[in-house]
Amino acid sequence: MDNKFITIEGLDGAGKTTVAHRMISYLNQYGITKILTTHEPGGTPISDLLRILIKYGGPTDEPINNTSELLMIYTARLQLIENVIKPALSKGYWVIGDRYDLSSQAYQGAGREMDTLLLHTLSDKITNILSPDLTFYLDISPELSLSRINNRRTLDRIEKEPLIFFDRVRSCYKKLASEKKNIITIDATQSLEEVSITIYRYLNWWFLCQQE
Ligand code: T5A
Repeated sequence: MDNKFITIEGLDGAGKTTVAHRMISYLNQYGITKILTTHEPGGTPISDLLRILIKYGGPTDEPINNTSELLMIYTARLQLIENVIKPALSKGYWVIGDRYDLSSQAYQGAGREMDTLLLHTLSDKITNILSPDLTFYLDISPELSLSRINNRRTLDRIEKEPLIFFDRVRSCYKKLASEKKNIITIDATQSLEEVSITIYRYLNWWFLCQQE
């Protein structure tokens, strides 16, 4: 089977990073060992610098304009695509992306309620360069998201947004997932074992379809 680009999306604490690691062992069972994982924003030296700005702001309390945030996110993504993801795919690696373009549509588009013209222009440009073969959207409520991340660390500037922000983010994810066939919604309120089994079953089925 040709190598693929699979992405995992969802609110903070939905379990994306955990699922990405488990997915590596599923793929190994199919003899797939050339696998790269990415986690956005970040993943190249420049993207990692932008990640710090996006998550924590600069050294002073200078406010970050919403459009500036969007442009930083897309700059980080473009660096990652051109310098890491595309080269890996061309060498036959499977790539598992922990967040990708849907995050910007959900967080910046819906969460920040940004004007969609710039967002869609940037999103179309990125999708034209590289579109995921398959996306898992891990669905949890903002309340559960907050309780999972609160257990682990202090909140960053995006995670400090009010619950209504994350309600909009979640609604957008759900809407996009209902519109596109290659976005699979997973109930991520289930136990980690149940989430893993659901994804494993779906991947099995998807692999069978790819071989047909
Ligand atoms: N952002 C990002 C944008 O605004 N726009 C964009 O375009 C992009 C790309 C990134 C921030 O940037 C924003 C969104 C984010 O706010 P981050 O720190 O990288 O910040 O945040 P996340 O990508 O959300 O990563 P997290 O680590 O916070 O969440 P994950 O990866 O979804 O969750 P994970 O796997 O680390 O699990 C969290 C905890 O929950 C437990 C895990 O064991 C862990 O302790 N857990 C479960 N517990 C019970 N049942 C389950 N099913 C569980 N699944 C996980």
